[in-house]
This record gives sequence, C-alpha cells and structure tokens, in this order.
Amino acid sequence: MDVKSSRVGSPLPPLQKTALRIYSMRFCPYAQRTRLVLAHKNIPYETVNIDLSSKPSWFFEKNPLGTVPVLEKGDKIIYESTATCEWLDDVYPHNRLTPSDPYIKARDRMILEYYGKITGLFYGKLRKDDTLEEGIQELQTRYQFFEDELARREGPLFGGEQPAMVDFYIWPHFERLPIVARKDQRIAVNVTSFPRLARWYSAMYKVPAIKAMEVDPDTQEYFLKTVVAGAPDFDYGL
Ligand SMILES: N[C@@H](CCC(=O)N[C@@H](CS)C(=O)NCC(=O)O)C(=O)O
Repeated sequence: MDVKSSRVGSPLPPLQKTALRIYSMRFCPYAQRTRLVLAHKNIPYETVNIDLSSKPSWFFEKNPLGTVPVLEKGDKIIYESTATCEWLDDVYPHNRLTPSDPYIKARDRMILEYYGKITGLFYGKLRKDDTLEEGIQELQTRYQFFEDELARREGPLFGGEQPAMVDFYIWPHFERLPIVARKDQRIAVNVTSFPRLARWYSAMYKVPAIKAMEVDPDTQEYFLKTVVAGAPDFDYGL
C-alpha cells in the first residue's frame, strides 16, 4: 500500500498476466473498502497509487471516471468500490462477506444507501463552521438509524460475530469520524445514546482486516488538512 504515487508522466508499471492489481490512493475511504476485502480474504495483490491531482493519462484508460479504486486482473478491469468488492467476493468466495439471506442482503443495501447521508454530512455541514451545529443535530438522527438496525440483529457487527460486506462498506468514514470529532466531541458516537453503535465501533477495531488497513488518526488529520488547503499530500510519510 505504501508506494509512491504515479503522476502525469509516470510510466505504467507492467502488470504480470496472473497478478491482481489495485489502483488506489493511500487515504481514500472508497479504496479502503476494496483493501479491507482484499485483507479479509488474504488475497495477494500489488498496489499502484495514483496522484489524484496529477493523474497519468494511462489511468483514464483503466477508469474513464478517473477515480480510485480500480482493480485489474488480466484483461479484466473493475472500478467503483462496491463493484470491486462484490467482484472480489464472487471470485474469491472464501470468508464470504455477502449475506445469502435475501432479506438481510436487502437490508444491508438499505444501510449502505442510508450511509450516504453520513458521508454527505462528513463532506458538507460538519466541515463548515456556520453549518456545524445543524450537522451535529442531523448526525444524531443518522446514528439512530444504525442503532435501530443493530438492535434488529445479534451483533456486535452488522454481520454478527464476523463482518459482512456492509460493515466494510461503512467503516472507512466511521474510522475518520474521531478526527472530525476533534472539532466537537458531540460528533463522536455517544456510548450512552447509541450503545449498540458504540459496541459495533469497538468490535470493528478488533477485526484483523481493519487493524491491517488502519491509518493512524494524526496522519488522517494531516492528510485532510492538506486536502482542505487545496494541496493534498498523497505521499505523506513516504
Ligand atoms: N463512487 C466511487 C467514489 C470513488 C472516489 O470518489 N474516489 C476519490 C478518492 S477518495 C477519487 O478517486 N477522486 C478523484 C476524482 O474524483 O477525480 C467509488 O465508490 O469508488
């Protein structure tokens, strides 16, 4: 994961026929989903990080949208994080992450859709001082949804004792929330108001794939600051 980013002018590293490659960015929450699935399944892969401020032209041949993550294996290319994760779960079916029960599968999809409300706050109201208060209030409503959904399940994770795909899908932004909460502690998941969500949080930190892919909070915070300043430091610490 910790390889310097390719940028405009960088040559495309040659890909071996049988190798699995991820085009990624070290601090991208969407690429983290894919890396979590790769780690959970112990799938060997190589990483090509992309400087998203200076994308090499060959990257658009991999993904015309110009976003990471992208997976490449032989002549197959997959982009969009959920598509990459589902493909991995189908092609490498051990440690299965997608629930087989159609109803749970549907509810997991609902959770994922609803989760967009939290990421919306993360990139919007919680970032700006004049909308922070409104964002914090709204966040409590959003947390309640997850609390209620966890109450329908055995827990501690949405997948039970083991993570399901939806746990990995929603984790990356939750991992970053404590950093946002440094601004105002009410952003953090309050254990009294949301005991099940707080339990989910602690249980997720014990999942080996989560630990393997964790980026320390100070590094996350530094990176976010460089993004806000308009000069993301994709190779920070390398
Ligand atoms: N819907 C996409 C979102 C991916 C995404 O937004 N990735 C960001 C980095 S975190 C990116 O590549 N941004 C570059 C750009 O939009 O030009 C997915 O789930 O894969």
